Amino acid sequence: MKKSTSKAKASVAIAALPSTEELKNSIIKHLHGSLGTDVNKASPQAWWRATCAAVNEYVYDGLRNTQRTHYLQNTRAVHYFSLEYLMGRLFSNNLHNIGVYDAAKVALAELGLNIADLEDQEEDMALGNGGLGRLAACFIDSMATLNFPAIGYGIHYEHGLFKQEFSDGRQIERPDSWREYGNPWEICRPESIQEISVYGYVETTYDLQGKMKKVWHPGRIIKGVPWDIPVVGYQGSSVNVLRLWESRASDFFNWDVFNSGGYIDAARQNIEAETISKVLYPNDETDAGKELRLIQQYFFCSCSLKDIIRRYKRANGDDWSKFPQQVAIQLNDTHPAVAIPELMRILVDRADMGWDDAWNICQHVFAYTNHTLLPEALEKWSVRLFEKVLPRHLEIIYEINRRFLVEQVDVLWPGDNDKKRKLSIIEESHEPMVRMGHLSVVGSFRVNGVAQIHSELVKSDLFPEMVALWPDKFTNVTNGVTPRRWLKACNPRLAKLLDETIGDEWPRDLKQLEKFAAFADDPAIQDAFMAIKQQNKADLATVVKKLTNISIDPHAIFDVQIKRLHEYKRQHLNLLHILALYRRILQNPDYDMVPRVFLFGAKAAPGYKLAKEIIYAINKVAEKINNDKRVKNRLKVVFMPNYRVTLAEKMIPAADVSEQISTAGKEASGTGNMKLALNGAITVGTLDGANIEIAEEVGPDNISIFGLTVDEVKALQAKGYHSWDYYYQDTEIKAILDWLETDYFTPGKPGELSAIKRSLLEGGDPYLVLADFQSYVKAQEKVESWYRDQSGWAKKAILNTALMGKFTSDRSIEDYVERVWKLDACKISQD
Ligand code: NTF
Repeated sequence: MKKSTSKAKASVAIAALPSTEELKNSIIKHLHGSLGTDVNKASPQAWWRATCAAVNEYVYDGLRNTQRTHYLQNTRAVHYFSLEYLMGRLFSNNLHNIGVYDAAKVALAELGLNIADLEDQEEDMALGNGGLGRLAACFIDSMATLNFPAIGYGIHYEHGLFKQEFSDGRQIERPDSWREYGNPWEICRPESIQEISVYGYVETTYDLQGKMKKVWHPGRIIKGVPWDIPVVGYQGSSVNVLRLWESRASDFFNWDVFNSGGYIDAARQNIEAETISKVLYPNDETDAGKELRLIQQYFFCSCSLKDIIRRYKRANGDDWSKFPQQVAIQLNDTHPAVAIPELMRILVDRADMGWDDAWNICQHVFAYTNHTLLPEALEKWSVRLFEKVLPRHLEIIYEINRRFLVEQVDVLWPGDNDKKRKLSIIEESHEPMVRMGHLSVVGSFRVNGVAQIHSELVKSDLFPEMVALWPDKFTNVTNGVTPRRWLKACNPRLAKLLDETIGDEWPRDLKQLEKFAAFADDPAIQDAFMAIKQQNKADLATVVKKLTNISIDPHAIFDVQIKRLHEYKRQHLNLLHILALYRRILQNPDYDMVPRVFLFGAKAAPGYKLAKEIIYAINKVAEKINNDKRVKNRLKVVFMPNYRVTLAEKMIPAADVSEQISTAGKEASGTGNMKLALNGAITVGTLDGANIEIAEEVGPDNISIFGLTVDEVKALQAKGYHSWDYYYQDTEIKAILDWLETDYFTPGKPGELSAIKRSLLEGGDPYLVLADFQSYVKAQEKVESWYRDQSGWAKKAILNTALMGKFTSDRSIEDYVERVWKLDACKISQD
């Protein structure tokens, strides 16, 4: 095979790409020189590591070129602060983005290896819970692809999101140790270690002029060690960095204890310091409220700010005036909001800046993205805890709040104490709390939601007074997903068909997909498209068999709901529909339906009882249905264990139907909805989050919308919603819920599945499952009737793929650049 590219390409971080032959030689060189093994005895692990090392030669070239160019041009950069990055695997992603996937595949084949087997050697980098963390991963891919100077900052968790197993249908959590044997993509940078402080007390002192000065005497000092993960832009445009901090005991601190004879104490404090980056909190959409979580947040924000300031000073000296010109910091939800008082502390206490100047800088640096309206997810820290962990920061927050209430709130609403109470950063309850959302809005120059409707609700329902104070602060940036991972890499068959019909520019310009719409009626393209879906389904059927031992028919409709398990996402609505179909089959043995396989993937937060009961119920119903001969394969139900990015990459290309069925107003955006539609699945969905925008793009003939709208939900709840009415008035609902209480699905153990019924009736059905049930059933019938016409279905599926161009994360990033960050792209030059 010839060299893929031999000449250096201008304005691309990675210059010369290897030929197949060069790759082969490099892999063997690393097998010998880095792994210390040989071709005749190397394990698949060793081959995988050797290949990563070979690839890294090019990655590091790009990294060097990118960092040098940014330094020489002293570029303005965005710093993405996120407690979560749900990266998945990097092997095939990096190969694709560099542009050597095909060459590597051939090189490995010539060495007698299958690239897919090597891919399977890699553990998922699961440093996130769900949508918020995966969004951060898509965004850093897009920022590198579009040549924006950007750094992702986060925590180098030793244990990512737990692994899920099922034991008799119940979720069991097992620790994830993704880097137990090291991770070939990361580089430790001890030269950039930072030290941060926690606990202690604040002393008020006065200098010779009588000026008051606050001095924080910390109780504990912790070291932050940075690990850099190179982020390779598509076609090697830029190679940015994801910098993740690992906590260690500070040498400085431990020497003290050690010298005074406290060896055991020193060791104990070592362990405590290292606990900070030990494990990712597994809660999605709930506030953990735990001391360690606050310390995690502060730890990574403080390390990252110091890192930013070090870099800024290297280029600009001690003059702070250009700081807001050079630095934008995006807060991914309120999790990193403590960065606001931390920057104030650094400026006021350490750099001796006046309050007004310091505040002016802060307000030009921070921007905040809200990702949820759920009250239980809106972070609040008790003042008591804050005072214990970060006593100086609490004082600073009080001062930010005092000025905000006096200079802003009282000016617009003079003497209005209700307004002050509502807007105060400190909630005055019997246990006073710091409201991190309020702090984020007050301290940022821009606030955005993640889909049009969500951004409207952020303004109208969450922060209406803040909008009155600062109407221009609020904006929208609709989420997106990277088409490199979520189409090109995960669905190579469809990617090839697209390349052949519309050219290969779509991965970096997703609007090009529109050209594919012209083929929606073309019988040859319809056949090709459906054949690809069929092959993807057959592949998934093999995976399902291997993981669950359940046989599924690739000719059935593959109906997929993949997302965290949460009541508002309504996996139990899906379950009720399955039960309705099952019941119809039992009542009418000849019930005519297109065979359907319902596939679920979802983890429940370990402490979320009802979510776990829903998993259990789905597994028990699945067991019964899958083994009931009377069903005659019309129905199958599969709950895939350990749903994660890598499994998503296998399920999404094989989906026919995409379940996006949250209660309207609850799902801020959703991003799985975009990935599924992009791969040609038809959405059954509510008018919620980005579903609304997807419906606008694909048109009403190509999506099956059902259920109450946001306004109807509000109206129903205002007038009083009585789920019992639906139970008594709808015989199907009543029969299904009563069925769940019997021992039909759990022989000998009646009542085992009653949690769902209880929450829907006694619990008041907070997410209006019963109110939307019949409308959902109809939307499903519509989809089924569409599927009976295969050519019509092919057309709809093609149009879904073709009309999803808006939802590339490249577009989201361009929106952030225009509406928030005001960055210039920076073309990278080579050594
Ligand atoms: C999630 N929020 C939302 O629930 C999703 O709708 C959205 O697509 C993603 O964020 C990304 O914006 C969260 O995970 C959190 F943490 F904010 F609750």
